[in-house]
Amino acid sequence: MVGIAAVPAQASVLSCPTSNVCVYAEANFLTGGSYAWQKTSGFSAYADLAPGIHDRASSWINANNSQRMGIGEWVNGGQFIAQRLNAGWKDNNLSDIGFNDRADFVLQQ
Ligand SMILES: [Ca+2]
Repeated sequence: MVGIAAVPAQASVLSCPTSNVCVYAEANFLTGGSYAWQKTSGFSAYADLAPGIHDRASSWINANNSQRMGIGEWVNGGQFIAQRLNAGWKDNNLSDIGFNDRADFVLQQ
């Protein structure tokens, strides 16, 4: 049997494929151990974050080639966009803008 080196869950960093938006449960693009990483096509106008990552997002990447994306949450029935990232940009810590563990969705901008 060929052994595969175990990687500590805390250290797992998943790269973001081109044309996707990726949202991570921990800062610095870490998944946080359990599966809490969501990628969604940037060409979706709107994507709800799945239960595993909903209200847990701490960092995110817009790996689209040209599409600007926003991350936000629902407030009193309206969309609050906490941050917008141009294509190819990322934010390694949503705490810096007071938006840690709050995101409900990503959408085109
Ligand atoms: Ca929220």
